[in-house]
Amino acid sequence: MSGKPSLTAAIVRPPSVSFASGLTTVDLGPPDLALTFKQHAAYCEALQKCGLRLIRLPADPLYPDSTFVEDTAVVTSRCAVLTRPGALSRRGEVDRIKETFDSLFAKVHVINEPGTVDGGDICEAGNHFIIKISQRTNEAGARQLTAILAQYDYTTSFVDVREIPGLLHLKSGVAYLGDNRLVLIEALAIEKEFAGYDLLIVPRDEEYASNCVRINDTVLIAAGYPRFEKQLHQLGYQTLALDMSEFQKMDGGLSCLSLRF
Ligand code: CIR
Repeated sequence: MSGKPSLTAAIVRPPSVSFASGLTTVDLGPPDLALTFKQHAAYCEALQKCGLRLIRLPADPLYPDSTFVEDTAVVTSRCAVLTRPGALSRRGEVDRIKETFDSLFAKVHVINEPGTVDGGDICEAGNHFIIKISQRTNEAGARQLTAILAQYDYTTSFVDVREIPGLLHLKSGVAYLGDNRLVLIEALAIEKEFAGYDLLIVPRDEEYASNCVRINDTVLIAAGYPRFEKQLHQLGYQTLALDMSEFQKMDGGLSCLSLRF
């Protein structure tokens, strides 16, 4: 398994005491805070086990969703872009991460009004980026991001699948594993933007597991999805399963909890 460039670092922000007042569309009950902290700590440990150096931001109770750092930026091996999240309650999160970005990257691009982009809607697949036009990411934002990425020889394509229920972000149903392989929920398999990839379709009753993350030689997956895990093993991937129950209650998944580069 060699298709992904090696990742060396990740930005993470622990959940805060206000975590339960974040946005959610699911009805799984309120998160248990103590368990949330524990699951986040296990997540950080897993990233380190995969060889990543962690850049730890402080918990930020002003922004209940701020542990989902992925939405505030798009970071690639060639460039860094701060986004402009589509949800008003999350927009200020970008200011709270800006200083860290300025210290890490020589040049930091931004998405400007009227554009909105949530990092969770952006799926990097080699030199190409698939962008979901969603309730959070609008066309103006997608076009701005396309222009920035083009400066670094990346291409983009847009997919508008707002009609699929329960798919908050693109990466709620898609993950790129490298080697031209995309993990996908079945409802997305008919979209032409995904033709040309080797598709690994997640079993219908395990769709939450589609939000998995390849980090170097390991694929991080949510615990409790044995059929998907078996599919990955059959393809030769090594997996590390993490309990994500409390983040799932707030519409979050594995990719949302870090910015990896
Ligand atoms: C939100 O609705 O924005 C958060 N509660 C969940 C964000 C999950 N992020 C992601 O999928 N990238």
